[in-house]
Amino acid sequence: MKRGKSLSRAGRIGLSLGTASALVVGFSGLAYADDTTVTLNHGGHKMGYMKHEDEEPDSFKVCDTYANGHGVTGSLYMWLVYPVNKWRKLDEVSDGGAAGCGKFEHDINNNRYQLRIEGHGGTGIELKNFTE
Ligand SMILES: [Ca+2]
Ligand SMILES: [Ca+2]
Repeated sequence: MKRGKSLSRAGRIGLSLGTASALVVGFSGLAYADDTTVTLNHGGHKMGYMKHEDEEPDSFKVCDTYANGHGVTGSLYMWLVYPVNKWRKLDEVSDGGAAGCGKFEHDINNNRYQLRIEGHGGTGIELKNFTE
């Protein structure tokens, strides 16, 4: 009986610790959940999208979502103030009809960035700016 009591007290402590750490994880998850997606529509179809997944390291996924014989290319740009004051391409990846999506990793910092997705064969281009 005595033994049973002490076990249940240990169980309670374990439970409250678990709840506290779950809360902390929940809050930090909210604070850093900052994914950005840019979608390319053309001729009434969703041609593809590019998504920034805010994790360590940052990763970028480019997916062709429409079977039209043309792929898509997604690229990541950073605003470069000095010495040119313009967008500079950091990386890019293409995706076509094959299974899966294109993906690259590129760690980004406190700066202005832009996602660009362009449809091959003149099927449009779409941009989205974001700040990390
Ligand atoms: Ca396509
Ligand atoms: Ca694909």
